[in-house]
Amino acid sequence: MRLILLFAALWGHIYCRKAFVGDQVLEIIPSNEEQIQKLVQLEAEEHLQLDVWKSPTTPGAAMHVRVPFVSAQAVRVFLESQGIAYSIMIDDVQVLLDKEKKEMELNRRRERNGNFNFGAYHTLEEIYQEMNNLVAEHPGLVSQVRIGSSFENRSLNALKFSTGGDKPAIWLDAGIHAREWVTQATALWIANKIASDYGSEPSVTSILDTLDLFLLPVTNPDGYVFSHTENRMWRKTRSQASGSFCVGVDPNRNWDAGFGGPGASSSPCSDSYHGPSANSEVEVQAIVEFIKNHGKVKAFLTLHSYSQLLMFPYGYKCAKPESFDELNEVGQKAAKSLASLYGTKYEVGPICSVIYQASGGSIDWSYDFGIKYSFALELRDTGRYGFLLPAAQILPTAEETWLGLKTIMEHVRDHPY
Ligand code: CPM
Ligand code: ZN
Repeated sequence: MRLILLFAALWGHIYCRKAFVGDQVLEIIPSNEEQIQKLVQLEAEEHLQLDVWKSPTTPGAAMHVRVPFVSAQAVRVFLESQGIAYSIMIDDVQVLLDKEKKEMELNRRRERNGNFNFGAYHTLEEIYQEMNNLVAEHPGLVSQVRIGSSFENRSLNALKFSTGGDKPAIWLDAGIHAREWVTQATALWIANKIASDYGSEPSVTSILDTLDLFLLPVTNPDGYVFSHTENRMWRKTRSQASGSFCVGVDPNRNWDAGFGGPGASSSPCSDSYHGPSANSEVEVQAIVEFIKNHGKVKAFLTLHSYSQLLMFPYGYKCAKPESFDELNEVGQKAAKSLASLYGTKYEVGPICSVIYQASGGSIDWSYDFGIKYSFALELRDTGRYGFLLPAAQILPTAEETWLGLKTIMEHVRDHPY
């Protein structure tokens, strides 16, 4: 009997090892430039396998990093020897993941005899099913456009909201980074909200009487599936680089906007690997082709998490865009309406000043392509849970985000160009 238990334990240890048991997420606050340099060096220590959730930028601003259990001691010793202040943000990542998984299973059982629960996280299959339902329930307004397929051959399905004709359009995507689960969930909630509000809510009605809307809830389906089945912390695509064992490209470093410049990595193993060339990722290519072919896209909006930021170009350089004043004004207005619901505070500004210099990002490409209203939102939270935002926060996040987005869309509607 004991022997059997021993074997079972060993088997479990070898084959079913939970990947994040005992991993901590640390909040680290460097107090000067020298400490920032030390943290950058720490980040570069590949053997520590650190997963940087938020990069260090300026003295006093937090860095968030997931530290694998086996590296905890080394990292603590390093930080203490350098006198760098830190605290524990998440004590055991696996505890949150187990909770998340349990909630999903419970919800799945509940949904069997009811409606889709927008306040829960879902698999890709469930999301695609709900998109089909939305189209079936609102055939006069919502249709589906397959804009391409992913590296692993999954459909890239966009929802088209149109009251007829070929109007100028708004583009909205979510989930370009796989692990930012609240974004795919928010996009789907918004799709449902728009479909049910058209014809009764004056603002949505007038927006869609003037503009078409294309909404891509899962921009990176391969990564999303992988984040459910193999590694909850997966961010990139799942493309195979030649000449490396590492998989995936950061699809938000892969656009043809300062490609390969500062704030992207040329190492295929990095989470911010820009890829072998601009548009190497078929997921990026599909959107670029769609936008170019459409020819009348007037706003390009993209959802990320986390940090509560509303950003506009540029990221690949730190120069002000020509439309700075207007974009800043629209951004402030949107942040204000977003905050009006639950008081959630967003910081507004160009990517380079609000977060960091980052090349190859989608909204820099769309802006330089001529789409003036290009914005990226980083949804909740500011770090308590980071990418592991509890499902209980999906609905409030989606509701407030929609208020912000609607304000941007109203501005686009009222400022044709
Ligand atoms: C932050 C996100 C990124 O690094 C910031 C960003 C947005 C950069 C738009 C450039 C353009 O891709 S995060 N990875 N979503 C937390
Ligand atoms: Zn992101």
